[in-house]
Amino acid sequence: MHTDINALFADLWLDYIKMTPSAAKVHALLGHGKPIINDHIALRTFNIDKVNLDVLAKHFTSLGYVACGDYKFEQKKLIAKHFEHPDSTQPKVFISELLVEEFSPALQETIQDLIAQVNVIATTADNFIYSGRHWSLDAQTYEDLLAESEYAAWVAAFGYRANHFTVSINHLDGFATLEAVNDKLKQAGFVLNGSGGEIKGSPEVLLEQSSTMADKMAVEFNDATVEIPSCFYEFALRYPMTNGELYTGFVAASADKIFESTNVNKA
Ligand code: OOG
Ligand code: NI
Repeated sequence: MHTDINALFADLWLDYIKMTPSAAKVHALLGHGKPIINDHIALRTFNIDKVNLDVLAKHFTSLGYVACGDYKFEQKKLIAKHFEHPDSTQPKVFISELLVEEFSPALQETIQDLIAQVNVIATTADNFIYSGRHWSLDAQTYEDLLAESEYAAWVAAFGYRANHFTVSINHLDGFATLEAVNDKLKQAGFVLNGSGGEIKGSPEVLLEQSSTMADKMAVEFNDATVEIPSCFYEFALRYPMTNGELYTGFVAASADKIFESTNVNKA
């Protein structure tokens, strides 16, 4: 496990921008060359003991992160938790896991086969949460997973890495609203995730979010190389609670739609 939070996020970021070439363009467009503060990152996994949410979370709790919220996504058959660091300038971490036993026997068998290929020692190594795929995979198996769960197919194809980084609009100069950010992105040709509307959430729930649709990248499977959605960029604007402090949680109804930023056929 890493012993330095900044080094960990630097490594996560380097992997992320390899998967998400448009991230650099988004930075240039919104940051005007200034540093950008990340609201949070997100990671995905399966609820199999060797690699479950807790295994990923240890890489953060060992650095002082604390579990703060639980979320359930009935339709997508997922659960998630978010983690915060006592130093509120550190990004929050949103980790989800797929409830594998709720899917078909075929999907369960496929996922068990993939996870059987993971060396348990690798799961506590410094680099585990940006180490990518630990198994071999056929293009047809990817397609079969996709038919049942976009999430399962994404984790199978990409493994362990930040699925998105999130720009904190509260810390960004020059944009008063999320709408203004979205307009700027669309003018520059980015495609936003329109599922449930471009802006998910509202001032009433203390959080507004939007995201790009994931970049497409050529992924090598055993038998073929296929262009599939990789990672995306999210934008979050938080509102103050009655005590004056910014809300730090997530909103399940919004998160449900953000997951769809890696879907194959939606724009
Ligand atoms: C996580 C989706 C939820 C948020 O900010 O609500 C999320 C994912 O796509 O893995 O990131
Ligand atoms: Ni997010």
